[in-house]
Amino acid sequence: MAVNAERFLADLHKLRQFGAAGVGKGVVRPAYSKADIEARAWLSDKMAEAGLTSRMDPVGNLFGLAEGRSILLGSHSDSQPEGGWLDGALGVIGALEVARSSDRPVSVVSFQDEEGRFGVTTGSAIWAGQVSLEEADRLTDHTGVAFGEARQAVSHLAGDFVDPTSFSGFIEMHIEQGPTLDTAEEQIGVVTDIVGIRDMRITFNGRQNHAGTTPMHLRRDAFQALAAFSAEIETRFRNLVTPRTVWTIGHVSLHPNASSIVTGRAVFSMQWRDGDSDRLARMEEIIRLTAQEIAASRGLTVEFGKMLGLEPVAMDRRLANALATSAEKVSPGRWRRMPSGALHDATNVARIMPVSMLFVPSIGGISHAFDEDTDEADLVAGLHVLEDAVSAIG
Ligand code: HGY
Ligand code: MN
Ligand code: MN
Ligand code: MN
Repeated sequence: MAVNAERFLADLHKLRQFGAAGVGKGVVRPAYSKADIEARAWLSDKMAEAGLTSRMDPVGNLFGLAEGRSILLGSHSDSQPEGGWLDGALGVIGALEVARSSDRPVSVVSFQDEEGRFGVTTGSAIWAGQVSLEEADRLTDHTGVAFGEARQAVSHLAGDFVDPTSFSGFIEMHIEQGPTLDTAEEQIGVVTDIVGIRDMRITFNGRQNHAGTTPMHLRRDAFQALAAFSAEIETRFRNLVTPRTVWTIGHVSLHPNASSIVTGRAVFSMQWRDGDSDRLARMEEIIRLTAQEIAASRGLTVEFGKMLGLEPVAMDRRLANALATSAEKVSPGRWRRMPSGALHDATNVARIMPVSMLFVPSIGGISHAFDEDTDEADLVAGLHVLEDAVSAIG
């Protein structure tokens, strides 16, 4: 039986209804939110309808298991605090459709907290043994809620962890989330490798004071330290980085965050990514040194939180070649091999079994935004490549 493109698109739109928000097709479905848990319940029913045994593990990773040894397909169904409808969802619904129609044993997974409310690709990192459950339970989100507390929201649905040795490999279909395929008017990316990442919370502690009476030279302003830090690392990174290197201060919390008060404390996220672990380490040195120098010169103190990270990882050659063969069949001359600058569950799973990924284009290269989208023809092309590769791999 061949995949049914209409059913696949209809299910993608149904999943979007859980947490539908914002303009266009945006979703708000962060890990363990009501929308996320309801979406997982719906997915669990879909898995059962497809003849799979659905099982949620203690952290909320949801599996639809085929009998015996199978290939695992999937991605994640949680979203960023402001996310698009395809990030993660495409790989999960594509997996479901291939499982429904393939004559090979295919299992499906939706990993939990890929979007890192509590860190980086939390659910798959735990499943693949990259982080222990005890360690993960101590991670906190930006509001101070602990992972161990948040995951209680699914404790009534949860069974044991699924044994990874029953899977022969993992394939994750995903949107590219960048401009390469869209610009080149190509349909499929076969991923060669995934970047490494480091993520750390940094705090500048200054002196909260009156904004009218405190002379500029006496201030110990935590916001000004953060602003100086942001500008200074850009300068210091200049001779080190490549076009693939990126860094982001994406979350900032100022205390007490009022117009007439000199900021006493600035807490912010510092994240950096690159394909080379040595460069990531050099960047860490620069980040720590710069923050310490800026704090010292302005009479502040600086604290560094626990650094989370994942190493760069290469995709499995045999699986990637199978995807490349299928891509050439489905979209002759309109595909390429390419690296991934986004993180994926595939990074963790690659530590324990052969893994590969395929991308479809993101219109305008937009993702982690409500207006993320992909042409239907490209979504369907991705589905066909996944189907064809699964049947070729066996
Ligand atoms: O941030 C990432 O790369 C992923 O989408 N969580
Ligand atoms: Mn994703
Ligand atoms: Mn994402
Ligand atoms: Mn006053």
